[in-house]
Amino acid sequence: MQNSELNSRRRGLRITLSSLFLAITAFAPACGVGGAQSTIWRFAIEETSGSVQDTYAQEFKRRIEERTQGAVEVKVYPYGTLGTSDDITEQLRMGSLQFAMASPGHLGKTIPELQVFLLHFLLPEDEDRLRATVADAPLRAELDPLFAEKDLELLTILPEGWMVWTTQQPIREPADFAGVKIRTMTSPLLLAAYEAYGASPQAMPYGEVYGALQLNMIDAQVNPVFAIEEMSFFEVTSHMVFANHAPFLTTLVANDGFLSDLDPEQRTIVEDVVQELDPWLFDVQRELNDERLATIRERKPEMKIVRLTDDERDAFRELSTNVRSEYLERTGTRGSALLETLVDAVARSGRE
Ligand code: 6CS
Repeated sequence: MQNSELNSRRRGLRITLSSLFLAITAFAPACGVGGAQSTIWRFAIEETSGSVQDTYAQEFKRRIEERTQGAVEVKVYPYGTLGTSDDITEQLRMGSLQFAMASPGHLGKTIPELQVFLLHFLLPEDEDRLRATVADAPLRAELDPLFAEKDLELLTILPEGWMVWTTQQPIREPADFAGVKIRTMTSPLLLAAYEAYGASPQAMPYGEVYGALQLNMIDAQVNPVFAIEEMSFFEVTSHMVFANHAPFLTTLVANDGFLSDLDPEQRTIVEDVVQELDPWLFDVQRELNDERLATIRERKPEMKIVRLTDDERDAFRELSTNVRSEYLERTGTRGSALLETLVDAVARSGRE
């Protein structure tokens, strides 16, 4: 049997087993305060313990459990326990999970229009404007039906820091990307984004990146600073290149059947907690990214930090505009309407 076929069978078996486990235990009550039974809400994240998503999920758990006074227990499943990002999304859609983090970098395969958030040089660098853009009401209203079609409900959009290229050589102009095998998340538009710069992008799951860098199967990857530290990508690359081309965004999603069946009091608790955690998480991710950069500098003083100038960024910006056409070709009128709304949201964020 071919290796790829074997791997795909193993992966199928792993998803089936973890889904089976979740399905069997989904409605199992747990013991709450004073011995009363509590309902379990399962929340899967795409990152490991100590990450931005984990910090969010732990605080979500703390607030939900406190406000439901023992009626609900939130179980957090870190990356790796239930499979890849795609596996998690599938389990959420099936209803064996109630909540999950799903970033457009992977979820864009299921909801192609969501790849609008992967376009480079589109979202504002200014923190307040970025916050306002992702919370923009017309934008959220346009996203809701796209999620609903896939049995999902979008609860919020969370920025986790700006994407940084880690490479084996400095990248200052698109020509430096020639022949560079850079790993991207699995949404297809990301391949187009790096092909436009002349690189040789390869999509792969998060959990395979460190090994692929170590074995020289790829030369580079792209992620926010906290992830570069936490997943040890800095150990197997020599340069960190800050182009500020795009922030890493994730979406907090729920199974829509679960949310609509929720009793109104518990639904209000969920909505309140989500709303409160938006500004909280923004500060958390900034601090985590700053701290982790200091850790990388300390643990690897020889790591070269490259910050592109505005002129250098312009060369990438120019090439990235072709990728917008590719996005429009792939997503048609719905994608075009969403891009227009996002561009308007960015403009509105500058007027507030
Ligand atoms: O690169 C990835 O695939 C992942 N990066 C982050 C920072 N979070 C989750 C995502 O799957």
